[in-house]
This record gives sequence, structure tokens and C-alpha cells, in this order.
Amino acid sequence: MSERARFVVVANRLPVDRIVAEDGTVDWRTSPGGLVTALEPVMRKQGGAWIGWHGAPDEEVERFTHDGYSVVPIPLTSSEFEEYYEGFSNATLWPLYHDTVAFPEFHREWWDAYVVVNRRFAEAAAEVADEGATVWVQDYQLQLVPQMLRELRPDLRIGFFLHIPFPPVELFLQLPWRRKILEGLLGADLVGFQVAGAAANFLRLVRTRTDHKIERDHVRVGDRLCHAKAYPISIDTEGFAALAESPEVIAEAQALLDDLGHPKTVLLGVDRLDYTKGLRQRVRAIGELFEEGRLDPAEVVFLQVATPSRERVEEYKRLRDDIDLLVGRINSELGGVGRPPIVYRHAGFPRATMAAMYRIADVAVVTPLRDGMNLVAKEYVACHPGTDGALVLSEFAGAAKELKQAYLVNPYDLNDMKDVVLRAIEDPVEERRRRMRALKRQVKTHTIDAWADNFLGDLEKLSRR
Ligand code: GDG
Repeated sequence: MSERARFVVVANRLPVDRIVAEDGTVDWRTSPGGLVTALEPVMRKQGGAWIGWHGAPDEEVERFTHDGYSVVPIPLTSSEFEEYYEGFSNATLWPLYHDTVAFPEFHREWWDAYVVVNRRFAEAAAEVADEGATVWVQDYQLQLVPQMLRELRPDLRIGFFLHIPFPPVELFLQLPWRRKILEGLLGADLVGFQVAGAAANFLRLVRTRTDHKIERDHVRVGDRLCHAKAYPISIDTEGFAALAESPEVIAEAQALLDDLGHPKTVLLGVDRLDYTKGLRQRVRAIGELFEEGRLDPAEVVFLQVATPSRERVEEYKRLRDDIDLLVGRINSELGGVGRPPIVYRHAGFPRATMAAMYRIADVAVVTPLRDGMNLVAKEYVACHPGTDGALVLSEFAGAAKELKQAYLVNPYDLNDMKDVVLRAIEDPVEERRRRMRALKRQVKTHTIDAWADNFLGDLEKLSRR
């Protein structure tokens, strides 16, 4: 058997993407992401393994070493991909956990696939983890893994982090398999959430729906404790700031401004194309501001990037069509023959281009209907040079709990959103600076490294036996 690891991350996807060259040779490239950046040092120090799906259905890929840690690919069949991932994870749990902003679908065969795949991940972790090792399970796709793994390997220290919201009791109770999911999570020594309210929702459910005893922030599960606490995730603040200051990004920002015709004001939205991100409402609100003449298309441009996501799931197809239609209508009615008021791109971009967009945006408009955290808000604050920018942020993003000096909005209230966007543009420079300074302080002092250290530090402390 191959070497066992002292630190194991279990996530739906691997942190590497497979690159196939023209001659057919296969290589793996680290996919850019905060989680990988934060966990790599821990992996290096302790000897780590990352367990996850490699992205190609019906294919088996051997375990290999990448950048000094072990990569353990888990196979999924096409039908598992459809039922466990697109189905139960993204058409049942995702809408349910985001306050049912879209209707969750409940199908028994999707649940069955979810159980089968969770078991496969748990078995892989049980095989890879060294005696007494720490295993950190990530996110909503794998909520049964903590308990399954605990049964296989009671010696392990098990943490779980939920990246998305944990819903209020009344919504969670719709789930036919609610009890099994709660028990799944309770297999962990520490369950981390983005915000305190989510941990409270979880504890309230455990209190009302199980026989386990609760004391403050922990649950007694047989002879052990399961703790539930908030660990707001963050970004590699210094890394983003340095990227945004690099000569390449500064040049790209200049080229972007040239392309846009040097407008007086750039409004920016960056999101995965997802119905939780509030794109319909945002485009309508800003569209109305243009239509009513409160924003002048000659002076203001709204740049919206929507990265393709979950393209085979019905609700996402509908959203894509809606946004195309909405943007098309606004632009055709308002634009002159030059640049349209809304510049909309349905595409992914390199990180450097994202940083260039953050640089040139006078106002970032981040208005999800519900979001676990929202990293785009933090990335904007880290990347925008000086203190002249402004962040419009939804009250329904976890980030609003920390970024209190943002221009906070209720994205369900279009008039409020319109007024707040205007205020963010027109407020006296001193007011904008005061807010931006406070936001910068927050993201500088709360980084992704601190997040991982806090979680793993607590996991070690709380699970000491
Ligand atoms: C989940 C939770 C929570 C986007 N487009 C491109 C691109 N991105 C990057 C952004 C940012 C990330 O993707 C998106 O993160 P968010 O936090 O905004 O949203 P989710 O994807 O929904 O993430 C969320 C997060 O997990 C972490 O816990 O905050 O609440 O839903 O980093 O920059 N990156 C590149 N090109 C793009 O086109 N390179």
C-alpha cells in the first residue's frame, strides 16, 4: 500500500486540472483557488493527501504526487455525476441551502447516488489516513462522510467545513433525508460554518430533531463531542494585492479602459452564472437607472462577467437565457452606436484579468440573494488600488457580517439597490475613502491562512482525547 498521510483533505474536486497536450501526454496543473493556496503549506509540513474527483466521468486515474503532496482521484460514473453531483448536490441541496431561491427537487434515486458516492470518498479517506491523522472534509456534496469515516476509523480527528449557507430550521426540514444528513455531520469533531447564524441553525436542528444533548456550542454524540462554530473564509489578500500591482495587470487594466472608451465610472459585477448571485435583480436595477436617466450611458459602463457554471442543470440554462435577453433588451433600447451601457461577458477569465477588472472598477456591485461568504467582495477590496473604490454588498452574503462599511443593500428591493448604487457613485470622496479604508483593514487582517490556522488549531484542541 502507498504511504499514509498525517493530513487529508476530502473535497468533491481535486485541486488540480488535467491538461492533455497535443501529443496526448497528460499533465496536471494546480487550479487557482484560495483553499489550495491555504492548505498547501499544511500539506507540505505534515505530508498530505487530497482526495477528490478528477473531473472525467467513467475514468479511473491512479494516485500520484503533485507539488509535494499526494493526489487521490476518486472515480465517478456518468450516472453518478448526474445523480450525485448535478442532481442531489446542485438541484436539491444547493437551492434548499440558499433559502429556496429556486425550487429544490427531491428524487430518491439522487439520494441513493449521494450515499454511494459519499461512502466511496469515506472509504478512500479511511485507506489514505495514517493512525490518528487529521481529515478535513469540505462542503455540501460530502455531508455524510464524517459519520461514515468515523465508523471506519474512530482513531481519526475529523473536521468538516460548509462553504455555503446552512438553512433555517423550517427550510431544512423539507429534506426527506434530514435526519441522515444531521447524523452525517455529527460524525465530525468540529463542524465549521461561514457565519454564526448557520452554526446556530445547525445546533437548533440537532436540539429539536435528535436525542443528542447540547451544551453551548457542542453536541454530545455518544462518548465524544461535536463542536459547531463559525470560521468566515477569506482570501490570499497579499497575493491578490501583489497581483493587482504587477506591471502586467496594470497594463491590462489600461487596455481594458481603452476598450471601454475611458468611461467616467465603471460598475463591475463578477459571478459564477448562478441564480443565487442575484444577477436578474442587479441587471434590472442598473438597467432602470440607465433608462430613467439617473445614470448616463455616455459616462457610466456596467461591466458584468458571468462565468459559465453547471451548464447542464435546467435552472442554470433558464438563467443564462434570461440574462442574455435582459441585457440585450436594455442595450438595444439605450445604447448609441458605440459601446453599450452594459458590457456583458459569459466567459471565464485568467486571474490576472480579474485583478485588472477589480483595479478599474469604481464600484463593485456584489448583490447575491444568498451567499455563504462571497470572495469576489473581498478580492475587490484587496485588489482595488488606493481607497477610491466602493463596494455595494448584499446583506444576504456572509461577507456582509465582516465588511460592515460596505454600501449594504437588500437585493430583493430594487429601489433600495438603485439608490444605494447611486450613493456609492456620488458620495463625497471622504466618505467613500473612510469606508474603503475600513474594508481594507478587515481583509488585510483576516486572511485565508488565518482561516485555515484557526479551524485546524481548534480542531486539534477540541478533539484532544
Ligand atoms: C462558494 C460559496 C464562498 C469567478 N469567475 C472567475 C473566477 N472566479 C473566482 C472568483 C472567486 C471565486 O471564483 C468565486 O467565489 P465566490 O465566493 O464568489 O462564490 P462560489 O463559487 O459560489 O463559492 C461562497 C466560497 O465557496 C468559498 O467558501 O465564498 O459563498 O458559494 O475567487 O475570483 N476566477 C477566474 N476566472 C473567472 O472567470 N480566474
